[in-house]
Amino acid sequence: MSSQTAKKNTEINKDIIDKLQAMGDLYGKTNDKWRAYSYQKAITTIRRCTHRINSYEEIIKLPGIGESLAKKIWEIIDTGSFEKLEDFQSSEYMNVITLFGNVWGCGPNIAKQWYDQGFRTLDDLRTKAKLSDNQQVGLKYYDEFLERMPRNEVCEIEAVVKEHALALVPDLIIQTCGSYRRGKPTCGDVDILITHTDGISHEGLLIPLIDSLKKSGFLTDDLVLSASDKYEEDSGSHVKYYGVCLLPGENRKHRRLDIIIIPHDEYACALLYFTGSALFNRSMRALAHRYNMYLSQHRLNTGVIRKNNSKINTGTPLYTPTEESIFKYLNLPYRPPEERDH
Ligand code: DCP
Ligand code: MG
Ligand code: MN
Repeated sequence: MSSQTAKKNTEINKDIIDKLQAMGDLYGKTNDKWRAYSYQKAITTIRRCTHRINSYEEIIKLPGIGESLAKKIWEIIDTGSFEKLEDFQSSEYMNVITLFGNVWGCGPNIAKQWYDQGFRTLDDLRTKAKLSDNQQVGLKYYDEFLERMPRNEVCEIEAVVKEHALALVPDLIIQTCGSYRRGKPTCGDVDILITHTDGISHEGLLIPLIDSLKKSGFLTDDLVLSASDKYEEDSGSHVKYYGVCLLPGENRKHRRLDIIIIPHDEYACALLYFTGSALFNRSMRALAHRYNMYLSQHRLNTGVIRKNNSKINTGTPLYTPTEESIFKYLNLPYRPPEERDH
């Protein structure tokens, strides 16, 4: 998780990392979580190398890289190609799984099921598959959702949300997170976090906000509306909306919009979570785990007691007024959003 050096090292072994990433992504798409994870771990290790890797002996000594993966890495270095990846990339199965996996709302298992049912094209899905509401929306905007938008368009979308939200409740804190906050040149969607310093005024805001945005024609489709995050044991009053928006004017594209509304005492943890990246979040959570803490999108708890990986004591929440404070509890030097890709 080092920052400055990580940037340079990524360049030195970039060809290796890119190929491993491509392979890991493909394993992720087939839901081969174990392999996807070992590739991700190998990438992290290689990113830490301060020089060009140039022997098999050196690779096999790297922590967490076993013989089979080491051989593949050596193949990349020695021959400049990676046969298994090329086979994978050209296989019908992988291409169909990738095609289906890009439907919003379709995970690896559904993609596999569709493949097993004999579907091969998006048209097959449209005409023959049993689609959930989300998958229908995902299919309708298949091409549009695959396209990333420039930063200035994120600003335009943010401005619309701000206008409607502030008309309902003045003085809200409205912060665009995700890849936008990490400074990426293009964004896959717009991730907006909303809260209020008084700790109360954010309550009950989501539904009127969605209504207002719908009346103006800005929101075109809904994906997820949830008053509490069921997947978190300590959900609090988190509310979220995932949907589709369209800016007014000619030649506009449908864009994905995610809004999360949170109580102010959860602001820093939510900001950290929603800024990501997902990979970075995973390492932060793993680090917290090592300190017997628990980091979620709501809070950072200390004194957590775990047995066989399940919590028998959930611990007590720490005071986290800023992102900096979270880094500090985890004994990490602060990293600005631009340095949180990994
Ligand atoms: N997030 C996470 N784990 C996930 C999904 C998301 O921790 N499985 C967090 C980190 C992400 C943030 O939520 O940065 C926003 O999710 P997005 O899917 O919008 O991802 P990004 O904004 O980072 O990238 P993109 O430009 O593709 O939207
Ligand atoms: Mg995003
Ligand atoms: Mn998002």
